[in-house]
Amino acid sequence: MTDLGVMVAADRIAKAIRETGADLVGLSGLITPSLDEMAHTVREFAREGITIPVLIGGATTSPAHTAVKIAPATPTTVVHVADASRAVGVAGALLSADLRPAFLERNAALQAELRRDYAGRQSKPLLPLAEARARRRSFDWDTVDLPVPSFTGVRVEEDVPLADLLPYVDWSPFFHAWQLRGRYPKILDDAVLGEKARELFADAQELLSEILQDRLLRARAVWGLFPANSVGDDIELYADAKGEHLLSTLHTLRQQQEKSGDAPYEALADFVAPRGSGRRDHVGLFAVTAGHGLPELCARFEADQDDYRSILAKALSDRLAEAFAEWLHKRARDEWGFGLSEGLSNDDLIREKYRGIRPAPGYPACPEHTEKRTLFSLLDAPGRAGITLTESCAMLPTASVSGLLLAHPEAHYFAVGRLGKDQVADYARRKGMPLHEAERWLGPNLGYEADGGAAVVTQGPEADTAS
Ligand code: B12
Repeated sequence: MTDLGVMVAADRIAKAIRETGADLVGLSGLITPSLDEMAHTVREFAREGITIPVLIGGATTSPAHTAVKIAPATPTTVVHVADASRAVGVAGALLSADLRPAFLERNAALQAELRRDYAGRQSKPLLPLAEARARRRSFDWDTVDLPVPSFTGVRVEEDVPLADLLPYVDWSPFFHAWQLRGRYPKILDDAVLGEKARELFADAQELLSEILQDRLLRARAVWGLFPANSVGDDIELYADAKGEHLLSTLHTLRQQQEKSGDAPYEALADFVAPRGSGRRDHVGLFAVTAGHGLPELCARFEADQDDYRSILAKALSDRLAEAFAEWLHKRARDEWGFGLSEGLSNDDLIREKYRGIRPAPGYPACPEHTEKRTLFSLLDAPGRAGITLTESCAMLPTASVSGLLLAHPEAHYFAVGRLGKDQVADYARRKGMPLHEAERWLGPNLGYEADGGAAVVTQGPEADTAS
């Protein structure tokens, strides 16, 4: 097997296929921009006459997206594999003269059905943007508690001791990364998974102690709290309490999928006091990483052919990054004041039983990844925390999280879902982005077929938060 690494261009993959005489090729995608790249990659394969089967996997992919957007881009077989442990079986079937015909037939039939389902979903009604806006969640802004934080502006957290982050670690997703489904700590006593989970956890703790002791990973963050108001579906951030100097504008998206009864059509901007209310609100931004030092650590393990510990190290730095975001959110709530009296247990913190939310660009409430560019330039995340953004808005180091902090007592997560062309055009105008570009970034949310065919699909309603 040849591993070409991450963010590899289509022509390099094609070259490697020819050079190695590969029988199969696999593509993996974590965040939305990779979906587009996958369709482009298989189109390139077709153009270059590459006919080997393509396996698709990764957190952001789905059987539906594969059927609707990737498979039609090439005459060759494309198979979505939900779980890497199934890859061996799938590869076996594809390479076996006996099993292959029936496998291909089942795959084609499944994809045809998924394309029909998709067409059905796309035809479900969307509310016109103006009507969705009129039916937003409304608050009596004269009485909503809008606490004033103890500071405004940008703060840097340099080299936070990793031990401080440990109480905030949510271990359950760590086990999920090994396909051990269950909640920590119960999973350790599970009749079926317990033994494997205990073994994995012990190895993780051993490596974690080494990381802590020798400071092998470093946690750095930059964050800020800013005077703010909503203006329509946008959030304006100001340099001053009077709101005279505009620093930046964040753009949010509103639900348009028809709902029953009088359920509101949500947008994150609704949780920030409107400029017209005459009251100043505050919004936070953050970028955290626990990934500095990881490439060196992984290189050390890989030099020893120790892939297991390399994967373990990556999973630990992901957990620490998420814990860092939780730690920082607690700091922000304390600076806002209302955090000081919340008295929550670690478990309550992990279950997010506090006031306010921490939506991150790419999550279902704010699915458009380029908002990270606004965040990064306002915070100077590259200069102050060593976190950079790739062209496709992935963050480096990979174990990084960035997002918004909203303090409204009723703020909650939701999924924006499918969007009408009226909103996408309005959003593109507000962002100063060409429509086709907005359609590309919003691919999984398009409720219509874009001219360039940008609409892509995910598996249905996504989870509210990361894990
Ligand atoms: C862990 C995690 C993180 C970690 C680590 C990410 C990393 N190192 O790459 C941290 C906390 C750092 C993180 C950050 C972010 N995340 Co995140 N994260 C997740 C989470 C919870 C699990 C992903 C994961 O690693 N799973 C474990 C692995 C093993 O599973 P997997 O990738 O699905 O792969 C399995 C199969 O798909 C298959 N497979 C995978 N590839 C392939 C390839 C082939 C060929 C085959 C056959 C099979 C196969 O096998 C694997 C094992 O079975 C998912 C939600 C979820 N439950 O999936 C969100 C998720 C991927 N994150 C998401 C987002 C948006 C982000 C951020 C952009 C948020 C932000 N603004 O900060 C950042 C981006 C980070 C970056 N560097 O750019 C979104 C992506 C949505 C989207 N459409 O874009 C998700 C889906 C959450 C959500 N519900 O919205 N994240």
